[in-house]
Amino acid sequence: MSKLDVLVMPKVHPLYVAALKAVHTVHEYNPADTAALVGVAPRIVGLAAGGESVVPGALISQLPQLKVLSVFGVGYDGIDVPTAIARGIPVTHTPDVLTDDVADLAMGLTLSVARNIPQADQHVRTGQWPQGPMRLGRKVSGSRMGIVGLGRIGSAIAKRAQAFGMSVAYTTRTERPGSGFAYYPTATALAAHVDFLVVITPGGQGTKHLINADVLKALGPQGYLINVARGSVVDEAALVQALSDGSIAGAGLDVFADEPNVPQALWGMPNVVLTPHMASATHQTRQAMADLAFANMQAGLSGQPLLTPVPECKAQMGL
Ligand code: A2R
Repeated sequence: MSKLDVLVMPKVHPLYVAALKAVHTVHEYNPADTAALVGVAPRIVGLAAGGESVVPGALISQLPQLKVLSVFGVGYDGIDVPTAIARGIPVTHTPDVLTDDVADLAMGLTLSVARNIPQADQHVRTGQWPQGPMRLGRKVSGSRMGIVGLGRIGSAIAKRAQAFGMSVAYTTRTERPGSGFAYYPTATALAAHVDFLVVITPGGQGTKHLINADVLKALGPQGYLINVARGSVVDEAALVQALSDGSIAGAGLDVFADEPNVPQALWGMPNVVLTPHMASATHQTRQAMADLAFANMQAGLSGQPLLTPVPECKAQMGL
């Protein structure tokens, strides 16, 4: 394939950008200087984005020769997929390759918040151990896990929870009778029956504030919330309130409503573990994501079958 012009959104992972730069002419999109795009826009055939990128329809419409939009990440809620489909432009993402890492971090956050692992580390490092023991934690093995979203990652979390002797229940819009797990039709009903509520749905309008004050109230003062999905899925103000007044026991959070800005109210809370949206951040998985995003880009540019188009494109474009 000859060298082509590819537009890269801000903050796209360097491994993906490096692969593109090795074979294409890469233009970095600057939302603060859209005039810079005018000259190159007619030549752009590929658009590279990250899982947190915002790609509005207006940008897609500015690129008359665009053939493919390849996202580095499984979530693509910031991409205007309907506009891309209307233009006949397929959107791809990177499912499966990050499933294990995200499920691992969900369990890591569960153990961390229940067993006070970050606080215990500080207890030792700051010389507090000789002064007395840590407060007791909450037993994880044998407890009840509820999973909001039993897809690829949710199922991988369920498998890990089972290995910890936990019972597993879930909610989805469509029941999965073959899963063998107890189904609840709403997040509120699920929350009332579990100790740990793990959120792992896609983001976007369909799930915005799915976890609201009512769900947190149902989870109750002994319950923990773990979010490895998107910040938008949880009503963050309601969560901060529930954590402050003891309506829930604690939370393990990898994602936030306005990243990288985490509400300061959470910083000092002892019953919260915070990580910087790093569920898929291992060398191995980020490389696999870069390889898949690049392969999708190359396939789209050369008219070959795409490896992993997003579900809407599969359904509506027959991919
Ligand atoms: O609702 P269903 O039957 O389509 O099941 C999907 C579920 N889900 C929901 N569950 C409850 N209420 C909703 N409004 C809702 N919308 C979707 O989320 C399905 O069980 C699950 C998504 O699974 P997958 O499509 O296999 O995605 P994967 O690879 O597990 O990743 C989930 C998300 C990504 O979109 C990123 O935002 C994040 O994890 O890293």
